[in-house]
Amino acid sequence: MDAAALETLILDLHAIEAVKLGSFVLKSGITSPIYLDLRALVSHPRLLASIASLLSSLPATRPYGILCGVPYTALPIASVLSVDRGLPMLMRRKEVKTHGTAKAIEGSFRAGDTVLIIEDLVTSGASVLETAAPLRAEGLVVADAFVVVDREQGGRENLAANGITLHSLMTLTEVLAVLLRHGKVTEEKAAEVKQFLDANRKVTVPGAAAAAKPKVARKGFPERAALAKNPMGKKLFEVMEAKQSNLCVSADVGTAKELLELAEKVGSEICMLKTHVDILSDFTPDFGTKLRSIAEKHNFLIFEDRKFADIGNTVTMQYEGGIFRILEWADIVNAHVIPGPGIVDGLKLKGLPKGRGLLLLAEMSSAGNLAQGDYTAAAVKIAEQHSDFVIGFISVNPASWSVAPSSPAFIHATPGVQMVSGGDALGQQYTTPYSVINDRGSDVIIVGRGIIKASDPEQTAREYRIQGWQAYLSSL
Ligand code: 5BU
Repeated sequence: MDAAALETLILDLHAIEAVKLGSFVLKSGITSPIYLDLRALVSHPRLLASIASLLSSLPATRPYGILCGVPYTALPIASVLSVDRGLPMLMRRKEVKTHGTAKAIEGSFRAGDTVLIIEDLVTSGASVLETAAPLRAEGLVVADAFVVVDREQGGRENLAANGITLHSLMTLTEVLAVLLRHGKVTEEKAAEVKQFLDANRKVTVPGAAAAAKPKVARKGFPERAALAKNPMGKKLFEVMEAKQSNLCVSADVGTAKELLELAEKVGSEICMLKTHVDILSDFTPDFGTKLRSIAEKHNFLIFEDRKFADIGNTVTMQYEGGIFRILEWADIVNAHVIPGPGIVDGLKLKGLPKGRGLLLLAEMSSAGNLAQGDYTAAAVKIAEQHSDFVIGFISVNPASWSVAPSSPAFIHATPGVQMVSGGDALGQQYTTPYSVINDRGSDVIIVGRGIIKASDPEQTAREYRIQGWQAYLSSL
């Protein structure tokens, strides 16, 4: 790296107030004596060009053919680099359009292409990870990230833990040294910044975008396993811990053949496979046996998303009988609470002797649904009265509930999860894994189309598992 060019760049950044000294509350919630804001760069094309040219001289661990800037500040930097080097770009959407082609990545690529991520500033590395995830989900390879400034607060380590090598033009320490040398900062202030840096070396929020401090802190899964009254609830905690996975894949495919293939593919990444048995056109009575043998092999639980909603007597027959014989093969089922507690009594009558567990629908993910407020509170009450059979809830935002379950043994599982927030054309609403676990206090992410429609479901499941698990770790 050309030291003189770097020094000039740092002084230029200070001159346009992209580097400020004072007292600032960062996105992560920490108060910092130094603040960097590279958004102003769009007004300074010469500076933008010199940053792009310096970045372009950084070495990468792997040859790359495509660039992708982290939205938004790094987009102009990536664009200039793209034009300079004649390298194509991809753009990651922060929000996926509700209607039309809901693409998370814009631009053309082929699975296996290597993408270099461009970022202005790295603190914990969370934003880079958020951009890498949907790229990897499409089968693209992400091995390196180029960044203008490394704040030296754990980003390098967090990214390395996710297989991404960080290359920076400068560190905050270097910025400070140049400013001090040129009398742009007092010795006193420089000491304060240095002290701040030393005290904040590690912002461990991998996968996090919004907060360094989780909004919901909670006990770990092993501790909660010990509190579970229902054996299946206990087992789910144990499986999650053993596989470091709080990912449930929703296997919404049209045939049993596809479902069993999918279960084999994603089996090692998941704690639970969710089924809708009534959408399988080729269902045969041996479906359950086949699925159970895959579940045993990969150590995951089977959750039939049957959403029982009738009186106790009827649900006993729906659970046990018919052609699907759900009771025989599903470890977990779920039920609406609209009929009142009798539905739980009915399901429990059949399920408890077989060691099965039940999730109650306390909330739903679809727009305008009526499961909220008092309804959600009623679900909690029913669950508490049947904690030997009810293992937890289908929840969307349990952190917001007015009445929280009294025992941490209850598990929250949340559908409506994708790498980017948004929705589908029929009312589904998506939240990111990080937000679901960390902001909203759920435990398990349920992902359907985000995985099954991806070009590489296996790799994509892995990405979701990593994101979900890191979000869980950062919420402890
Ligand atoms: P998606 O492809 O990730 O949108 O699939 C979500 C799955 O979760 C799908 O099988 C739904 O039936 C299921 N689901 C949901 O989306 N929202 C809810 O509130 C409940 C279940 Br309950």
